[in-house]
Amino acid sequence: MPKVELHAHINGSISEATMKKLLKKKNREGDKLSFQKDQTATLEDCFHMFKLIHQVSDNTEAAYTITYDVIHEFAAENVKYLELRSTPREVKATGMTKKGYVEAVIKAIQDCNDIDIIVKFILAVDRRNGVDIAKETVELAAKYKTLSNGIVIGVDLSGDPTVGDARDYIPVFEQAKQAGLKLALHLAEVPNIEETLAMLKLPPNRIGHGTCLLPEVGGSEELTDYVYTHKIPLELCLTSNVIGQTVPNFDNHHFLNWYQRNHPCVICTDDKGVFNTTLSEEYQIAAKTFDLSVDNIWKLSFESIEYIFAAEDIKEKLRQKFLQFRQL
Ligand code: 6MZ
Repeated sequence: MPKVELHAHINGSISEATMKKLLKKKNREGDKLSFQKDQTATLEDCFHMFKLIHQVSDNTEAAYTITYDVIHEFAAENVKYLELRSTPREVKATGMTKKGYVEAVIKAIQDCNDIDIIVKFILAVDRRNGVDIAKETVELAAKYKTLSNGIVIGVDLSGDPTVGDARDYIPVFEQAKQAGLKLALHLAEVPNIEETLAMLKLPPNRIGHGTCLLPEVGGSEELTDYVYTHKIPLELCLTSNVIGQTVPNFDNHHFLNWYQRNHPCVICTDDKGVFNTTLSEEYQIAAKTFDLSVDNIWKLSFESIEYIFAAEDIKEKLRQKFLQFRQL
């Protein structure tokens, strides 16, 4: 089935094959930098894993290879439109600058224009890094939005949700909006009613996870009503949430509540490398867990096109492509 993927962190999406190549270059062939499918961890473990991954993806050559490979892997499972996100990083020891990092990712995206997938890039603001760095990231995103001819399309807020206060970043995201960038914000990944409510007022164009919006899981009626009435799409990552234990198991995933309200829900992978999954598997898990029919799954995938950040002409092309497949 053709699909769109809207929530994929580049360094969390590294496949085993690519990781092998990177580890070989670092003479660390024995290392394992992903979780098993049936493993559970804590969010802290997940963020520790990203730290280890960043040690092997510490140069622009690696950034290029990872991005190029990740795009080919998504294309191979029939993803037709992909929004990748990543935190611009500088590493003095290897000479990688944030600008160099962003350019390596853009170059890899451009070099994939011979395969059947449209790729956009969202620059990530890591909430652990403070407002000055966030401002720098938004300025980079605004600059490269023009320079990349529209490949850079938005900014995200991510990073360990237990660190810092997202409200500090509101002026920076206002600035991003004024620059014509879309906002995809990780919100309520852990319970935090006040912070989430303030961020919702921006408002974000999409919400990452939204795990703790509902009153029964640490959110509130007000948060739920706001998201529901403003129809803010949710990017939902089943395996990631269960391995990271922000959701106890698939049966209790918040997907069902939002899906039953007919709210915009987009199935995503989050970190297909770290959590050892694929977008196809995520759809299968949703189908099996929530007893969804082939038609239900098709509709979920087709309607996700509405929530992409690219313009209407791209949406229309995708709709035509998806419908052609449906008629086969
Ligand atoms: C919040 C996450 C995340 O940016 O180096 N990231 N942030 N919640 C999550 N749920 C599990 N998964 C990944 O990719 C790795 C970075 O993405 C963010 C974290 O900031 C992590 O360091 P990039 O490509």
